Amino acid sequence: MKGRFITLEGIEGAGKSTVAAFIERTLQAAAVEVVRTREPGGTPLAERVRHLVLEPGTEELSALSETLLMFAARAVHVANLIRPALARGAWVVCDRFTDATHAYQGAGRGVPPALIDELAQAVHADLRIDCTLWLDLPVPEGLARARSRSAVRDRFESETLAFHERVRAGYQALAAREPRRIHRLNAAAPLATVEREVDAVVQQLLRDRAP
Ligand code: Z5A
Repeated sequence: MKGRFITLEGIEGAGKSTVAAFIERTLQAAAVEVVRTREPGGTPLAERVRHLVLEPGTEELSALSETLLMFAARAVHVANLIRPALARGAWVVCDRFTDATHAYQGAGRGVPPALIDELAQAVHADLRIDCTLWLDLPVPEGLARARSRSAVRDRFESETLAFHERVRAGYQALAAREPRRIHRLNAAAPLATVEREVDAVVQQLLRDRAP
């Protein structure tokens, strides 16, 4: 894989989409090919799975079913978009990836981490994430930001405060386990401050790139 793989993580409303767009502009200014994508989704088929998993349906969706759907979408996304982009040297900026499954389905819903690790092995064992930016902020602030944008709530936005607190704690545990890959940013800071910190990380990645 010649390109670089950057992922963005955090609770809802943390500013991931905003930061993804900023990274895209920064990399384009450095003449790097960028593929900005998201999970669940990123390809036409994976976007259809996203719709299934986010829509507030009438039928119960177990934590296991939800986990399997996330990985079904991810397997398509990795095979059809991420791997080809990295192979041709593009930088992939992905709004959420497997850390989100650990945080939401693992910490949030109680799915065993070993099962998530096993599925991750099957789907993307050889894929290395170069850098993860974890946009961290208190749950009430994130939810207020997200809810101020739209009155319609998906299955995750309808979850309790306690659920989102478990998700945030899940991200904290992941960052403690992999401090070299996962950079915590204070997402409660003004956007200009967040973008300055993101820029420093991206400039370092650009300097580290092979000549
Ligand atoms: N999910 C899962 O369960 N398991 C998995 O494996 C994966 C996903 C991959 C997908 O939602 C859902 O799928 C997600 C977890 C689950 N659900 N939740 N929660 P998504 O990723 O599409 O949606 P989201 O996480 O809810 O994203 P979001 O609400 O679109 O938030 P965001 O992208 O992090 O934030 P934003 O849109 O960039 O910013 C939100 C608002 O805040 C916006 O008005 C900005 O202008 C503003 N903003 C951004 N930064 C700042 C700062 N620094 N200060 C002030 N205001 C700011």
